Amino acid sequence: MVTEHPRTNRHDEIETIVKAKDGGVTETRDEADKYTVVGAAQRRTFANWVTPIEEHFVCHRNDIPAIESDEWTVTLTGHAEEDLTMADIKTKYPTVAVAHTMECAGNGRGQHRPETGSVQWGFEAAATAVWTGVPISSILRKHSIDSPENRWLTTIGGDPSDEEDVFARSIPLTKALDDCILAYEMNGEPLPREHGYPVRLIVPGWYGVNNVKWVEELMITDSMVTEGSLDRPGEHAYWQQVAYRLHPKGVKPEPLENIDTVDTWEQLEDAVEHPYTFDANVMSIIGVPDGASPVTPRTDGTLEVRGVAWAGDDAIERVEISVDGGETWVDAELFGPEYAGAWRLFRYDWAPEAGQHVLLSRATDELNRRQPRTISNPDVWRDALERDEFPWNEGGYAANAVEPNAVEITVLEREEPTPSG
Ligand SMILES: Nc1nc2c(c(=O)[nH]1)N[C@H]1C(S)=C(S)[C@@H](COP(=O)(O)O)O[C@H]1N2
Ligand SMILES: [Mo]
Repeated sequence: MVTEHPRTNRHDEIETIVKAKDGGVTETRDEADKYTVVGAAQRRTFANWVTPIEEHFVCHRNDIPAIESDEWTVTLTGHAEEDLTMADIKTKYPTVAVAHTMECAGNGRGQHRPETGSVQWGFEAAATAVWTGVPISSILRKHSIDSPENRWLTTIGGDPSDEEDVFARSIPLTKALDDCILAYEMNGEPLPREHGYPVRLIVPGWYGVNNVKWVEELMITDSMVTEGSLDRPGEHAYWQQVAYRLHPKGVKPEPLENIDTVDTWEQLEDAVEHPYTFDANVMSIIGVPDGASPVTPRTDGTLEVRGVAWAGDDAIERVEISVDGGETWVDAELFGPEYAGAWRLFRYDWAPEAGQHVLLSRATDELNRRQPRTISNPDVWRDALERDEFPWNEGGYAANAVEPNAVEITVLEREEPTPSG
């Protein structure tokens, strides 16, 4: 793979993606020429269950590899050996479709004060799509791999790297066998190049980084990927052990081979000193009203507040709405499709007074974990959650605070029709 002018390529690439994203694009960033990111969602995107491809954010580190689907193989290594062609993947195994809410672990990074480095996402790096492909379990069962104890699936991307690091991510084999798929379609269309063509891993409900695009190798291992654990050149463990872990300022997380608790929130509570970003933390976003322009209540005087809430592997139990900037809270109604790993819709019929209002949403998951009010100061770490704050962390990962996602709206007076007769 030759990329002679990585920067030029990166800018061309962003332009091409942006063209396909047709008007929904709110921002593109290319900080330090490291990431291609397109945040295609506007707040209104979060009023609907399925996100159209044009509104689904894009995030990756290297240039998109130019892959010929006919020649592409996914190699199975570790405790099993097989070269899977795309034809094998599409015809030899069962086909399933799964709904998955993908959130970049860096979503909400721009809400950290002081600022952390890298892409300053607001809330636009979250989306739900229906992904079609083959269950990892059916591939591995053919190789008699069905005992997941203390094993990991390490997935390696085929993207060329300018710094010789391999894009490798490990997830526990229990999760891989439970509901993960190798996907080749997104919302019923062939996988777009920027989303991983011809095939990517989908890890329902887990942060974006685990969902490796352009998959070239699936490796069954006895530990997470660590430096030197792969049989290839370059840096192996940057994306697993260094980046995408939560830690206070100036701390270098210790690489670990195994952990007992993978749930991100449980790690954060105290199970793992410097948590890995695995399943998504409980989170919600109001989609409408979106604050873009003043709104007028319906004829009955009410206004619908609608949005989405998700909690990774865990179900959403409750969503509360505040229409007064967090002073008082009322329960919203949960409705619509209910799929593990995908967000849930919520709504609330509100009878507003004319004027300015600050709207907030606050979700609680089935394990009774609730979105914290705000993001802490950098000098607070473990204690943050007890103070109803999310711990400020140097990478700006996994933030799910309520107040930074507030929407300010102006409600207009309803003009009553003049009585006649
Ligand atoms: N091979 C590869 N896979 C990757 C990445 C990458 O840089 N290389 N980026 C990850 C990150 S950080 C995110 S948030 C998701 C984004 O997926 P999307 O672009 O389809 O939304 O892809 C993940 N998969
Ligand atoms: Mo990401």
